[in-house]
Amino acid sequence: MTLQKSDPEIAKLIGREEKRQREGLEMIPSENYVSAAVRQATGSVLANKYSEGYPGKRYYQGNGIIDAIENLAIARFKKLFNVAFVNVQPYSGSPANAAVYFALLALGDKIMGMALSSGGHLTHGHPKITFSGKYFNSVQYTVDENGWINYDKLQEQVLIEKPKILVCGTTSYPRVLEFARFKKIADSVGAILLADISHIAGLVVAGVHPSPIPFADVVMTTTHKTLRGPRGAILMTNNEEMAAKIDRAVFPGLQGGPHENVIAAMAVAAKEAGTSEFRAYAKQIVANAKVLSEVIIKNKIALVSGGTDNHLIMIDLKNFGLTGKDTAEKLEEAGIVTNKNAVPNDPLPPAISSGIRLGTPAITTRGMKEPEMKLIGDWIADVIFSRRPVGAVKKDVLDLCRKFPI
Ligand code: DSN
Repeated sequence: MTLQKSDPEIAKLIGREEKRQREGLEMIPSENYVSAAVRQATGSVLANKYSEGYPGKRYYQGNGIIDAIENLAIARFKKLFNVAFVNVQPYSGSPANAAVYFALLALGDKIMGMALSSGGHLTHGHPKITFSGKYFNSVQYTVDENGWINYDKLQEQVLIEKPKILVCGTTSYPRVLEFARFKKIADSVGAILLADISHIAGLVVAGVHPSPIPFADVVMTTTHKTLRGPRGAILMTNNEEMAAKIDRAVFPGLQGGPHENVIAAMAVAAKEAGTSEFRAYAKQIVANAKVLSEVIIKNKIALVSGGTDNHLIMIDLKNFGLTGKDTAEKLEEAGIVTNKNAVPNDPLPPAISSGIRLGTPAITTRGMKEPEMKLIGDWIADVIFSRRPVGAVKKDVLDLCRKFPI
């Protein structure tokens, strides 16, 4: 029976969400449109199966085909990232980072990650309200007053703090991460280096951002952002001993049955990401973000760090007395979907914030290129400065979206 017949309420809501995704500019930099093949695998009969354990070592019968699927996913990611060990079972990025800490640290050990307000992530040791800040001794580093990581300052702080693990990874940092420098800094105190490349993984496999694999002890990425796969995460390392500890931390340490439907969809995404089409796509994401940032700057709107090297842009609204919350809501009314985000030295709490985070992965999947970025950059300024009625911008957005169907 179709969903439409068996549950019209949910079918209708899904239909409305599909329409929203078609008719608006999805510019949250961690979102994307997956292929029909990825969606088909995610919604497949594999969702019916329990397969606790790992290929060849399961706790349930009937897993021969599941083993073949999980092995294929592992093999594809090994090749894609050029890495020796891959665990494809983490449900998402947060449990994947948790598994790394539980595998390699003792409770109370020192974690050092980038502060959320500087562009880090909650699981990188955000104090008080997250497991990473509550059950571990967390210290945080920040970006400088211009929004850049200052590697010399980081080195000084690391020498004082001597963390057990140094996390390099970001959710709202628009610049290249220098993994070789991070490794040198981690090595200076014998710290483990964890690279969380969730945002930039698609750029890494396409060669438009340096890879952390030669440097980091462990690399984590979610699979649903620039990598354009299903919602999940993988853990990678070249260290055999760490790989064994990570496997045990993921299962049975932290998780139960893996989501093999998602793992199959990850395998599909890994195959797609190995193609020349994907490499061209990733290159275009960065080219689009660059043009978009230039147009926004031309409209006299400040960007954190003054621009971008990757897929995302951070608008700093502090000079205009506008909040991220109000601006994101107004942009959404115009069909431009972004998110409010703290900026460095933000005087406002995160739920209000003074920044807008936006990016190009999803609109690039639709086929938009530099000419469209020029339009969108001006429309964003129109909304921020109330230069045109929101309804007029929304009409332009809709016309553009219709020219680039999903
Ligand atoms: N929530 C993700 C993001 O939007 O960047 C990070 O986990």
